[in-house]
Amino acid sequence: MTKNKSVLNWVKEMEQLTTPDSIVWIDGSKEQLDQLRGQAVASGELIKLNEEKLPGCYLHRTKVNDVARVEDRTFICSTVPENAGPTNNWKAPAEAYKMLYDIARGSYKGRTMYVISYSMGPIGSPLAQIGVEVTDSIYVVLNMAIMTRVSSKVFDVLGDSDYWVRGLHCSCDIDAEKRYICHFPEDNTIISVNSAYGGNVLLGKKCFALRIASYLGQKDEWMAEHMLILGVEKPNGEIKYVTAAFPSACGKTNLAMLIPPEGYRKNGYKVWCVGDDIAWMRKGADGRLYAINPENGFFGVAPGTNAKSNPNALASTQKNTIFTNVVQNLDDNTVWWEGLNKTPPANAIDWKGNPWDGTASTEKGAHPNSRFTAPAQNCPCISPEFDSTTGVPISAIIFGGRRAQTTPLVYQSRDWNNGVFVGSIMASETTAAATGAVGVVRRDPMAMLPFCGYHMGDYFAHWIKMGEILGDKAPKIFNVNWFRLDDEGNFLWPGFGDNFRVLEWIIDRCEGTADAVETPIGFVPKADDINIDGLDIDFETLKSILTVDNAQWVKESEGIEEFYKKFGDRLPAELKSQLEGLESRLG
Ligand code: GTP
Ligand code: SPV
Ligand code: MN
Repeated sequence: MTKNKSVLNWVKEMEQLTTPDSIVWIDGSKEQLDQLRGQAVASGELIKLNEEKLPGCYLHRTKVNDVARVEDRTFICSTVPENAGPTNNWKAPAEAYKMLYDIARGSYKGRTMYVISYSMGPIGSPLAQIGVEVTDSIYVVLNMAIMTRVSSKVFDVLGDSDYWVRGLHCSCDIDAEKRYICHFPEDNTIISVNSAYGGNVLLGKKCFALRIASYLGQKDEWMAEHMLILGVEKPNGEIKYVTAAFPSACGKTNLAMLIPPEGYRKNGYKVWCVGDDIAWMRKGADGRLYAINPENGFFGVAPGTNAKSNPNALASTQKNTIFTNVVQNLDDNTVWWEGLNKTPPANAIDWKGNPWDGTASTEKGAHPNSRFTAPAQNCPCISPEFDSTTGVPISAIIFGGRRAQTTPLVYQSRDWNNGVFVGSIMASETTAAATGAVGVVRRDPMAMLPFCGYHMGDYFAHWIKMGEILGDKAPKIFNVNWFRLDDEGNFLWPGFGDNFRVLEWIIDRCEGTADAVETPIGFVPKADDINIDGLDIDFETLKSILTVDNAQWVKESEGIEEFYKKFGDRLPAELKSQLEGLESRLG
């Protein structure tokens, strides 16, 4: 497949380490993938679903101990420990390599080594990057073939360069005690052992496109962010693009594929999805910030996805999709998950592989972090710019998280540096996307806490520098919160498609056509300026979720001060003065 010496040497080295029985180079062809699907069905690794109802679709169950990212077992292995920063786990590179090689040694015995060459981003785009992952898992190969651009053409672009990201994945025994997801930013290398769950093993995704890429971007004036990218088409045909960073399982896929409320649709508004999880952004020829989605598919949360909440995501999963840890309906060999509809199958198998009766069982049938892997091209609203090699120009950057209180529905930052501050103080309730407690509020700056490949203080400084580079062409920065609760624990804002009403205000603010009220934290809409026509929400409720409560924000600023202490002298002075500014405005 390639004559590239650095690739051949590294693959040889990995072969000698893992000692597979055979090696298969993945070219991404349909014939080859069909053959692997057949093999995985024969071994039970995949279950073929109803070909009429779900053509080309498969179900996979992971081991019960291997269902989400493992943040406590994820390491940044920089030479200098401080360069991993206070928010990452660190291991010395030499020690980590030794430990990982000891685990990997001989682990492919009796198995096949698959060599996957892939591009993150359209092949040949100046914003794209190349990776090679070796794995002993067909599930990983088939997922990578959906999530990335897997092709031998990648090697034509690479030529004889040694600038590519090495990824070694070894399934081993899926032993949770020996599970490690390690990153060597200085070597462009990732090693993942003893897991077979998405974010831990699809090495192009979080490991490369965020942890390694954030490090590369800092050195070369670009940004790798945990962000969706969408375009809002207005009745006059003009399209404005925005990105949004929400923590895992906090609504990126839903917002990225949103269908505007009926009144807007009638008037000619439409949303185009460019990406649902990751954005790579760089200054373009005209001085604006341009974004590409480095991925080629969606690894989306299944529970809660339905014909009302996210019809476009559901439609995306109707063919050539791999479902992981959902319910198998035995009556018609299809899939089900909590929140798909109100009629769970009575004759089914749950995510653990046990018989399950949705009408009688009190146990969940699908794991809360069960996922679908669907080709981006399946999405009915996929942007015509999806394969653009230059990317799309970004007008606004939106931060957001799950906050039952404190954070209003939407506010605009005062300027770029204030926006960096707003991103840096993001907090959100934890979700099932990572192992550990769910529903605990934690700081998750820019939704990058688990994904920043270097010192987060330096990451903040990089954001500030990007603002200087972009100058007055920098996107405007906003913050949203769809998750405000009433005293009974009900959501106060309808969310989903109705979030378009907030997007409208954001875009109008970018164009200077919407009004706002200044508060200590930034600019909040006048309640009149959020269109609630056709919504079952009263004006007083809307007002309440737009209110900035000083007492709550004084408490919040104390929490921020505490959080900022972590970064010591690597916290940019600009952010320190932003906090002081907030405190003085709060009085
Ligand atoms: P990752 O793929 O983990 O990075 O997550 P994501 O940010 O793409 O999250 P996703 O869109 O899949 O949303 C996950 C959960 O948030 C689901 O349970 C949704 O039902 C819920 N959710 C999304 N948008 C809204 C909203 O506007 N309001 C409410 N109440 N819930 C929402
Ligand atoms: C997330 O957890 O933010 C995801 C899923 O998008 S994973 O690929 O597992 O990281
Ligand atoms: Mn994500």
